[in-house]
Amino acid sequence: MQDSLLRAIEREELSVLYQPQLFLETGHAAGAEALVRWERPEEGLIPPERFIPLAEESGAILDLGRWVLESACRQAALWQRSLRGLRVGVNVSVLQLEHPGFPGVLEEILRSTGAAPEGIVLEITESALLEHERRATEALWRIRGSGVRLAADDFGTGYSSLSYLDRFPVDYIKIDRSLVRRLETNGERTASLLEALVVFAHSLKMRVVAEGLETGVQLELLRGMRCDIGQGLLFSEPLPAEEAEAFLRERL
Ligand code: G
Ligand code: G
Ligand code: MN
Ligand code: NA
Repeated sequence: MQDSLLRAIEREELSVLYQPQLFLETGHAAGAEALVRWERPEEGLIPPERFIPLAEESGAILDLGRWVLESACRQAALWQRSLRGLRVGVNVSVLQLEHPGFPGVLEEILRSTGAAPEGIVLEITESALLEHERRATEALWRIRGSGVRLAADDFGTGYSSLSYLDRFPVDYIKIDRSLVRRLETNGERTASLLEALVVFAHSLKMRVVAEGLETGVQLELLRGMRCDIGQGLLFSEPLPAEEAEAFLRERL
């Protein structure tokens, strides 16, 4: 699979879907997260959970990640003209972030696509970041300095630490869907935890995004605790760009 992963880009087997995000208070469009898909002629759709780890092992993640970033920035540049103020989130592997060339690659992509840096949010998985702290931190500060926004992805899994939020220049916290689910099953305890997290995040001028939002009960609880943004099947599954655009345009 490693070999074909490297050729997937030239064979045009990769595509990017966009999952809409809405402001919880108003229901207005906030943005979308770019999610890569790999469709192989023989096997059909291979989920990113399967091929991203392989790409990280082989180093193909650098080319793959660059391709996704460029696709998402090209799309973001279009939407910045037609759908003002929307932000596009792009998942970035910590291996990309650690690569000394990454900030330069990002700046070059922003230039060539014409995407405004303020409209791009790089999503970085929190636990990965903690493992690679020293080199990644330098890159993050440089990237943040260029105006690109940063999100701590999958927050609440692994070994989340609040001090992480103090050390990294993060603009968004994305609450992992396992925590969102526990809001209903674990009740008050999880609710208190998230409520405190939102207060803490807001005091540091960060916004909180809830992932994997599936039910109206979850929505009402999160809205009540002033969580800013939601993303999940309750609103929309990940969609091809044109469909995501139509969804967001109706909610501007
Ligand atoms: O798309 P979803 O459905 O199945 O994604 C599964 C996981 O794969 C998510 O945790 C997401 O962060 C990750 N993922 C999706 N697209 C990308 C990508 O372009 N780059 C990286 N590094 N991870 C991605
Ligand atoms: O987390 P990654 O960046 O972790 O994230 C997005 C992944 O979650 C994508 O694979 C997407 O297809 C999936 N996803 C999106 N909405 C929902 C949802 O409401 N519930 C669940 N279980 N998964 C979702
Ligand atoms: Mn993500
Ligand atoms: Na996530």
